[in-house]
Amino acid sequence: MNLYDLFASRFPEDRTTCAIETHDGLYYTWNDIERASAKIANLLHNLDLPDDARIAVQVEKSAEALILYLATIRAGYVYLPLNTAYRAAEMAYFIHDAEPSVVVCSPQNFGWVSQIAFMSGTRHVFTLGDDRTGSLLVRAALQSTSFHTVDRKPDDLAAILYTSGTTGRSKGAMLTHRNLASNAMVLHDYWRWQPGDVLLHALPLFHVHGLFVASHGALLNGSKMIFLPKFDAKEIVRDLPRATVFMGVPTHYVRLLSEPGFDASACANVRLFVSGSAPLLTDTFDEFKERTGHTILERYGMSETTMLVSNPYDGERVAGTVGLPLPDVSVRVVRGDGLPCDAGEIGDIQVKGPNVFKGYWRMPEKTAEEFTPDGYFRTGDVGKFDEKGYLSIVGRSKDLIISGGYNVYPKEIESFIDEMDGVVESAVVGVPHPDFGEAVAAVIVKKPGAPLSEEQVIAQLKSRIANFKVPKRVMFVDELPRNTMGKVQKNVLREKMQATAAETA
Ligand code: MCA
Ligand code: AMP
Repeated sequence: MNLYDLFASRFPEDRTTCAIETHDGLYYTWNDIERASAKIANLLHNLDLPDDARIAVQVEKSAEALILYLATIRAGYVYLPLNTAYRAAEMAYFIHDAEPSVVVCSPQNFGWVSQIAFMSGTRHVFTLGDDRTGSLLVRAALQSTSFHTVDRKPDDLAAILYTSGTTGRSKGAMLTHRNLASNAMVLHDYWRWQPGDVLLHALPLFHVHGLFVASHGALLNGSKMIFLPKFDAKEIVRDLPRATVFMGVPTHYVRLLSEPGFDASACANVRLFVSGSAPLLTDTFDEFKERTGHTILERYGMSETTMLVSNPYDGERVAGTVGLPLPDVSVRVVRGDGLPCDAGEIGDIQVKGPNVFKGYWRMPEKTAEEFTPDGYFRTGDVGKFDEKGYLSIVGRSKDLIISGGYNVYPKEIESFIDEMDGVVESAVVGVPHPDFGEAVAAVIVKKPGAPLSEEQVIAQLKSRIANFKVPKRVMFVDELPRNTMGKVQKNVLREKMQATAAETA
C-alpha cells in the first residue's frame, strides 16, 4: 500500500489531459506528473538512502514542488515540508532534529541551508527554484521516466510535519500512509468531489491545508488544479470563473470580500468554498453568503490528525461551528475528570481514528502524554457539541496564536525576546487583527534605562525568525501582571494591548 498508488489509480483514463495549470501558463498533464515524479523517485532511490530517509524540503510553491512530494512518497521515503519563511535558527533546529538524508532548498538559499544541512550530517543537498531551475531537476533529467512505486505498509511514515510546541520545542508529527489515505478518501466522499471539478489552489504547499487537504482532493479525483504561487485576491477573482472548488484560510475570505469585483458572478461556476486552519468569523460567513450566495463550508483539523470535523456538504452548514465528526473519526468533548460533556457543555476536544498520527518524532514521552489511556489524542482545543452534534471550538488550552492561518507559539517568541540586550522578561499574546484574525503582540519589561525601542525589537526578531511570528505591536511595561500562583495573566495583557490599540487608532 503506497499513498501514491491510491492517487494513480484515480488519475483520469486520458492521461494527456491537464493535471496542473500554472499562473504563468504552463500545463502539466497526468503523464507529466507520472513521468516527472518517476524521474525524481529514481534519483532519490539511486542515492542508496535508508528505508526511512527523511527528505526535507524548503522551496517556493511550484508544480515541481508538488511533484517532488509525490516522488518522495513513491520512493517510500518520508516527506518533511518546511515553511519558506523559516530563517537559519528555525531551519537548524528542524534539520538537526529530523536528520534528513536529503535537503532540497531554493537556489538563493543554498549557501546557508547547505551549511546547516552538511553540519548536521545530511549528505545530499539539492536546489529547486520556482522557475524549473536548480540541481534537483538537472540530476533528475538523467533518470528514467518509469519507476515501480515502492510498496509500503499502512503504518509506515509518509510525512513529518513540525508543529510548534507549548514548551518552545517544535515536535514532528509523524503521519503514515494510512493516515493520509484514509483522510483523503473520507474528504473526497464527504465533500462530493465529482467529475469536472477544478481546484483553484492558492495555499502554500508546506502545511496540511495546501499540501494534503487541497492537493489530495484534486489528485484523488483526477481533477485539474489551477496553481497560484500565493494568495492574491485579484488573481483569485480572475481565475475563479474557471474553478469549481476553492479552499482557504479565513484571511483569504476576508481579503476576497474587500476586493472590488468579487461578487456572485465571479463565483458562478464554484460549487464549494472550504475554510479552515483558523476560526471563521460569523460576520465573514454571513457577508460571504450575502455577497456571493455561497455558504462557506468550515472544517477543523490539525497537523497531528489532518481533518477530523467538517460541516456537511448537503446538510446545514452552521456559522461559528466546525461541523460534525467525519465518518470513521471519533470525536469527544470531555470534562477535567475525563467524563464526556453533555451537549452545550464546554470541555477538552479529543479524537481517535485512522487519521490520527503515529506520534511525535523521537518524543515517545511527549506522545504518551498527549494520548488518553483509551487511545484518544488530546487536541489542546476546547469546545462543545450542540444538540444536533455540531462542534464549536471556543478556545484552546494550549497557548497558541493563529495568525492568518499560521500557528505561533508565544513561548518560542518570548525566548527570542528574552535573549535581547536590555530585556528583563516578556510575554507574547494574540490580539484581534482585521486581516490576520489574530496578530502577535509582545509586552516587554526593560532593564532600567535600556534604550530598546519597538522598532529595534521588531528589526532584531525579523532577522532571526519567520516574518509571520514577528510581533506586529510591542508594548513596554514596568512589570507583568501575575496571579497569586505567579503565572503571567495573559488575558489582562490582551485587554491592555487592545485598549492601547483602540486609543491610538
Ligand atoms: C504574512 N505575514 C504575516 C502572515 N503572512 N503576518 C502574520 N500572519 C501571517 N499569516 C507578514 C508578511 O511577512 C509581511 O510582513 C506582512 O505580514 C504583510 O504581508 P502580506 O503580503 O500581506 O502577506 P501575504 O504574503 O499576502 O500572506 C498572507 C496570507 C498567508 C496569504 C494570509 O499568510 C497565507 O497564505 N496564509 C495561509 C497559511 C496556511 O496555509 N495555513 C494552513 C496551515 P512585513 O511587511 O513585515 O514584511 S495547516 C493547518 O493549520 C491545519 C492543519 C488546518 O486545519 O488546515
Ligand atoms: P496546526 O498546528 O497547524 O496543525 O494547527 C491546528 C490548530 O488549528 C487546531 O488545533 C486548531 O486550534 C486550529 N484550527 C484548525 N481549523 C480550525 C477552525 N476551523 N476553527 C478554529 N480553529 C481551527
